[in-house]
Amino acid sequence: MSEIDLEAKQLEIIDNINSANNLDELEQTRISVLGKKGIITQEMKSLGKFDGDKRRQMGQQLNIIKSKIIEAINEKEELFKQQELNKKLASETIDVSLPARNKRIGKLHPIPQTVEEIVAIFGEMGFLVAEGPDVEDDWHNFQALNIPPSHPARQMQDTFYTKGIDERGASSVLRTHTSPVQIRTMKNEKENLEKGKPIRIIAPGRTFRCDSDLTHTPMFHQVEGLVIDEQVNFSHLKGVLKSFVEAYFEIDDVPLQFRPSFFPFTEPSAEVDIGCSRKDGTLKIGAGADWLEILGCGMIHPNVLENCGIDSNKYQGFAFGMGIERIAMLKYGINDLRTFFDSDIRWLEHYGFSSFDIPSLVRGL
Ligand code: 2NM
Repeated sequence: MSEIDLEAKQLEIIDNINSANNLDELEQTRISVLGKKGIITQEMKSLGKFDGDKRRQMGQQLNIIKSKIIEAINEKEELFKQQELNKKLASETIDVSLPARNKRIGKLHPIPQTVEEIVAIFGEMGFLVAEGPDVEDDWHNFQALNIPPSHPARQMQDTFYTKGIDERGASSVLRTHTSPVQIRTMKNEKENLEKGKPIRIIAPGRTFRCDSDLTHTPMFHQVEGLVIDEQVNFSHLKGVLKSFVEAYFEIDDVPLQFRPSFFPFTEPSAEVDIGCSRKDGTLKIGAGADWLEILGCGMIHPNVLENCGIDSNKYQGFAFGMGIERIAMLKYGINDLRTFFDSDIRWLEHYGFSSFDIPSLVRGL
């Protein structure tokens, strides 16, 4: 080929390269130009037929053409690769607005689910949630609650004592109920109470007793409630508890029975039963001839109010307490208390709740 022909050939090849539609076509062009039998390779081989200056000049021109062709191929190849990548990226975009996959996230344990339900119900009635430490001192857990040193609830077999000693020289304990949270709240809210702001709180949380059998676990959960104001009486307590039980069990009109009882921290005290039927061994809550105990309550003992610096001649209050495991078992048909703490993933799969369903009275519990 002459120099003129080579010039034309180069333009034609570059044109071919640029009009390739994909990597395959580009590779075909590359082989036909630079492969063993390719045009440029052949031309290189035939340089021998020229002599001297001519050979050198043709050689140089061929080398220049060759590198221009390689450059064009590389550029085109880069373009195809970029296009391919863009296509791949476009096909792999993630829509972050899609809902998450429930299954992979696991389930909410019945205890926090029940706590959330209780919080939603009392929240609607104007109660705030209060919290306190799991490790308490003797005063908050017992003395302030009018529990004398000789009281059976204090005995070694019921209370977990720690090695720590408080400022009064008494051993610290793992709280045996959430009542110390109510004591702390009364002490802290006393000034606000005197400014006319009533106390309305619930205290859900862990509690500990040295007891373990079919119906007792050393750690369990309680929720206690407390209302203090001027002119609070037992009928307010009954109304609040009736509203709670009806909302929690989702029953319109529930029969309640208040049985006289005794707690050191309330006077009068009562245990509350809910109407039920036990036909053929199946428990039905909300109606029937039988009664089922679900909580304890009473009017706060004047000694407890005075221990917290609240004038018992001016203020009254009521309190109540219930076991969370117990009311969760009743609502969700769980029949063995100890399964709550087995960490069995199949149990959780069966009895657990979607982490996305937040209980509310409007949307449902
Ligand atoms: C119960 C039953 C009756 C109660 C009393 C108090 C406090 F601190 F205000 F005195 N907190 N919780 C109480 C009263 C708890 O649980 C069965």
